[in-house]
Amino acid sequence: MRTFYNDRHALHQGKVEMFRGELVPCFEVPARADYVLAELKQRGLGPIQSPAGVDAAALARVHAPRYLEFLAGAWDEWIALDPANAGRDALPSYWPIRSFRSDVLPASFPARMGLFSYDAGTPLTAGTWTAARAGAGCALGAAACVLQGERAAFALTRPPGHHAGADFFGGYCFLNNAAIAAQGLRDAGIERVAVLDIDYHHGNGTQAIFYERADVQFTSIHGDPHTEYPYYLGYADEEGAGAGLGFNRNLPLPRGTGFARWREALQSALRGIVDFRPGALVVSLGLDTFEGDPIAGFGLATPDYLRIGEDLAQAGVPTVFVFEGGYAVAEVGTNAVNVLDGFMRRAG
Ligand code: OKP
Ligand code: ZN
Repeated sequence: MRTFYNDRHALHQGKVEMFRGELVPCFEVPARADYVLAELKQRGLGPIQSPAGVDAAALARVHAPRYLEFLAGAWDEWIALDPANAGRDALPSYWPIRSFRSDVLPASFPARMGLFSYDAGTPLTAGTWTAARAGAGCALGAAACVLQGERAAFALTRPPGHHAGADFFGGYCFLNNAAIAAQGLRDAGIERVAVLDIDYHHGNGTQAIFYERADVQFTSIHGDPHTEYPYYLGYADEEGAGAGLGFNRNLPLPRGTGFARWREALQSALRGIVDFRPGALVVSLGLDTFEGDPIAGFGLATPDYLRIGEDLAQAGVPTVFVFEGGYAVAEVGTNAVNVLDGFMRRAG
């Protein structure tokens, strides 16, 4: 399997995130991708390349123009507030919750930070825009690879993407790489694209982007939002709206769920995906379902990831894997590559 590796990922390097009234060191660190890259090389999974750039028009197929403009200029605006900000991450402090206006674009940069975000755990840094764009380029590269007839391809990038909506960042995500890949596949002529999100956290951004569409089916297996981030979306009764009714499927599972029950949810998800008869599948590949993950609550073990890869291959659909979460840094490489390896062994 070919990998599209974001060689700019380390330009996005948050220092701190807000957690329980304190600024704590970021969980989403560059070493995560380094471990996956090292494991790919060690196990000889396939060629590794880094795309030269990204087509700005492809980003605008998923994200709002005013959001992309904001991201492009955000770091310079942050520095303009105070030159000392060069040594600090930008974090939002104000949000336009119900009763406030979101149509007005305030002149204030901190006000726009809040307009375009939904949590205080997602630092924007000097290299965030560069890293995120290169990552979207990897997702599009992997999609193009599958369009050319490859059985599967892998976009190895950070920051992750599945929490980012059309016009907001959050959950460590800025550009929705999986959605950009899915839309890229649609624009290349694939009539129906399925997205399967197996990160521990519900892919609220991806769901929202495709919620009213019948051409991109979204399925997610994740920690029950009653107790797990992102809390405000990801419930089982969210089935899509308008033309998209019936094309969104959430399979929330309680904190503490182990592999046997998780795998039953995967089998159920895959039956729904096969019934949709997609021309391509995009997998939001989070590894924070791992028993040792410091911020999540499922109990999957390292060998289970081989089984996941095998199960995914049995759907028989050309597949784009996009790297999302997974914060047990030393194990994330083995777990990620186990999925890809299991997939290729079963796909033959
Ligand atoms: C991103 B992805 C930890 C709190 C959790 C946000 C989690 C974002 C997960 N102190 N904050 O889905 O892996
Ligand atoms: Zn996650």
